[in-house]
Amino acid sequence: MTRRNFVNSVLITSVLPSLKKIIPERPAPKNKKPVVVSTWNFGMKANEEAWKILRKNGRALDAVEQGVRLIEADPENHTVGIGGYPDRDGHVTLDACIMDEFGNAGAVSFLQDVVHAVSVARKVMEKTPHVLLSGEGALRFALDQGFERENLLTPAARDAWMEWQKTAEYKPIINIENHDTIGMLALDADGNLSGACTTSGLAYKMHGRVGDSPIIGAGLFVDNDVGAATATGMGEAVLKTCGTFLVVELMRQGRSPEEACKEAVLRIAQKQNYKDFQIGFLALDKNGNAGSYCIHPGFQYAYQDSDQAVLVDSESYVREK
Ligand code: SD4
Repeated sequence: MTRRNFVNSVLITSVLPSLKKIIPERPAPKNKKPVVVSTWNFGMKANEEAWKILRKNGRALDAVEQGVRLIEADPENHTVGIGGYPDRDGHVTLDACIMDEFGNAGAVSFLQDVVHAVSVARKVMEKTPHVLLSGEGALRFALDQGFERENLLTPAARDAWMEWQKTAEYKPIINIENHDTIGMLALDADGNLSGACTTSGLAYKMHGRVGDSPIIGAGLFVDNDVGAATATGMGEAVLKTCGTFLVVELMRQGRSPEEACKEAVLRIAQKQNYKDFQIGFLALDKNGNAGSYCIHPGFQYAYQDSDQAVLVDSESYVREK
């Protein structure tokens, strides 16, 4: 994180009244652990949840799962879990994945009727020989594992979908400003990294569309020897560049988290028409250094360690709105 990021950091008190301690002008701590980072401003409360585990020297894997579950359970949020905007046929379909310090991974895509997609993904990782279960099979597996079936389409999301149907213009919107997929990365007291990513995907997407978020190496990648990365934004662009795998490989070659995220953004921006979509990459290295980069101004990430909890404005490829 640069000094400028910190100067721009939004005081947590405006987001989370319970946490008062803010040191926005202090340089980013180096070699810090434990530490947790996550995408967008809802990451502040997700980090706080993850921190309950990390501060007791808990495992990063448990921290990231519990952290993002908080957002999945929030019906007010329209991009993750219950309350997510549906696809164009009115179905809320979830994508999620999780990855641990051993390189194990689990994921679900096109999952319906179960709130905690990230926990189903963890079960896929731990209880099956597979990495990714999708659709009806993922649902059946979740129910077999004891997850409850629930209607994820809230009245508010249903109303928004009905409104959208008046024009039904097929132009999946990526929110450039705020509130989107949650990707979370944590380094625990033992120095182990894990990550999780969960989303309801693009609002009013084609039925069956799956984005980058459940795809290992696209929406999330963790290599415990090097670092971890997660992505938010237009999944198709991230998929086509194996975005988070690229970020981690660049860190392996010596780039800082921010430099690695920037290079991954450049690969997209230089080859694709980025004007109408946002991409944000967030990375955490093995030493607890965090960094991010995005295409358009507006992407923020939440950072928490033992000293501070801050929301950081990401550097962007496009400088002005
Ligand atoms: C997707 N990457 O489904 C997700 C959506 C997202 O910011 O992150 N939006 O493509």
